[in-house]
Amino acid sequence: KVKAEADQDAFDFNSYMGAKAKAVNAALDKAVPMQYPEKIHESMRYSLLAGGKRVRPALCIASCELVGGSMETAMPAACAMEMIHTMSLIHDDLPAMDNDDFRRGQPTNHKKYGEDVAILAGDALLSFAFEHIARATKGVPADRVLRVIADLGTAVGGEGLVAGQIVDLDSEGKGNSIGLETLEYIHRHKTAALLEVSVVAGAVLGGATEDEIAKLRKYAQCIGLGFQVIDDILDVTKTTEELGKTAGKDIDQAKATYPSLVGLPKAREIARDLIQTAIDQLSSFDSHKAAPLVALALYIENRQN
Ligand code: GRG
Repeated sequence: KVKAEADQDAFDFNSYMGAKAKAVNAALDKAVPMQYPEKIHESMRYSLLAGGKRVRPALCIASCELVGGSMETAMPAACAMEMIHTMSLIHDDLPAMDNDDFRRGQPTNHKKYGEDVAILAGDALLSFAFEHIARATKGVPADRVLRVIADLGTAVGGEGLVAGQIVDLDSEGKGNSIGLETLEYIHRHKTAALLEVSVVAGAVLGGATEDEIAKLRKYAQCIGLGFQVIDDILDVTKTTEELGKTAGKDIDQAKATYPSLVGLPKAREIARDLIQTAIDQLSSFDSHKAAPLVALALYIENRQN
């Protein structure tokens, strides 16, 4: 316990994330080069290289390193997670979905290239993600690579991200009547599923045991749901602060959120418990090697925007 705390205190989260983001950005730039037909590659690169915190790739790499694998082993899968995350944002921003004009500090893909190109850029990123894992992963037994590809398919398809998005679309305008169970379903699928497969893929590629994989899976599920609960809390506290009101007073009842369903104090308690459960999953690993994943969980808990 004392060693664990010392290891955590000594860990510099910002330089760790900075270093991983830099390596991931270089790998993405190389994986998706500018080439003919320029129009589609320019549009893919526009969203893919537009910044973003690179949380999913960092999780994939950290998990691989935790179980004894290397960054190089995890890199193609790490890049694939970011390609799929990016394509989900491109499609989510389309007029037929959320209809957003800005993303990652710049005009959304369809605003810049048109809806037709944005749809195709998403499609191309989605399929290339799978191809990239299959072709670029080196030095790993084929059965592990196959397992990662299959898991990723589950995480993004009709029982994964797409499931979360359709239930979310369906619940629009229904407010609190959707209930906590449906809200949790949406978050587990829209957000937690991709975080989960990022962590599990890194572990599988790094040669983790089934017991290690199970713990890391639980860790990722908890930070994934925790991420969304905190997002809901920040939504309330931010808007009320902007309006100069006491935080938590005016909760938007048109949209179901954790604060609107259970109240702000209970929502905060749920978030804290999720992050604690996530960190508990790491207690049997070497605390020095687990420091990045612990820090990521704490970062999710303490972020202010
Ligand atoms: C996946 C085939 C397929 C289709 C897409 C549109 C859609 C189906 C799903 C929507 C998924 C979505 C928008 C989920 C929300 C994800 C989320 C938590 C985004 C914010 O992630 P951050 O904070 O963002 O990691 P950055 O920009 O830092 O990467």
